[in-house]
Amino acid sequence: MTFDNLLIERDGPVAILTINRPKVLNALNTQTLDELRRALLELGDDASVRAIVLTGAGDKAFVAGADINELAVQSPTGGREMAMRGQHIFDSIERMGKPVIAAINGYALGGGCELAMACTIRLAADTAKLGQPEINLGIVPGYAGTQRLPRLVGKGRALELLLTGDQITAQEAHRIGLVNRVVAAADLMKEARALASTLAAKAPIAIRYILDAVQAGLEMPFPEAQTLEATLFGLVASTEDMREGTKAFLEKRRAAFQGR
Ligand code: CO8
Repeated sequence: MTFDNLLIERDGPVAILTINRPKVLNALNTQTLDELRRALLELGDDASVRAIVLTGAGDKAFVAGADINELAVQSPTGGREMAMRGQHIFDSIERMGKPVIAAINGYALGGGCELAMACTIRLAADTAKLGQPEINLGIVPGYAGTQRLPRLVGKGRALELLLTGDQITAQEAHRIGLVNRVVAAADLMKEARALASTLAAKAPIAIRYILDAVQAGLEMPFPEAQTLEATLFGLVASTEDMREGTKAFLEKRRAAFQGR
């Protein structure tokens, strides 16, 4: 895989995916989004990749949003297509069946905050700033910010952020539940890699089913979501990893999961 605007590094079962346009604070233009789409597809298909860390190049930004140079010349129909394409790519993060950890190393604004919200878990550097400043450009979020933000932080807080366009600190983002954890900027990648390694050692099929159950279940009526959970429980009970996990517990040793 070769890309102009992405870097991919492997660390055993963990892949580190870096959006690499630091001169424009890693803004997402069409090419970068398309590269992201291809990278996610390939990392999703690669069984040796068990967890992914997504971050931005440099120490200033995770992603400062969609590329405003492209937005400025957008046509109505083109804008709709562009929003839907981006939504589809971000959805693929939630559907890939592997944990994707956002390591938010600076500004996560607009499309950048939306990208982080599509990830499984968010770690933020104590220097990070998050927000949905689209309102200040006279536009609405287009990569599902109006949907993921209220689901993460509640309607009232989401509306305040969406309507003011204000940037908030990592600490405030943590207080309202927008990020899982705040760490010293210098430790961010170490912490993100450590969490990814921990998740990479878990049973991959169980990981996939938990992600599916939470993701799909949240959009279902509760009784149907419980049925989905029970069905996935039945499926996972057929795996070698389930036998290994329970046996290892009883034998007082660490389980070695194979993803079968
Ligand atoms: N797009 C393009 N270029 C950008 C972007 C961006 N989003 N953000 C920063 N840059 C560029 C700047 O223009 C500047 O370029 P140059 O050096 O050539 O002047 C360079 O990056 C460095 O930025 P600044 O000089 O502005 O750095 P500061 O430290 O002064 O400020 C900020 C940092 C506060 C992050 C500031 O750059 C900023 O406000 N950026 C824009 C943030 C923003 O509004 N993001 C939301 C964009 S809209 C969006 O994401 C909608 C998503 C859905 C789209 C749906 C499809 C239609």
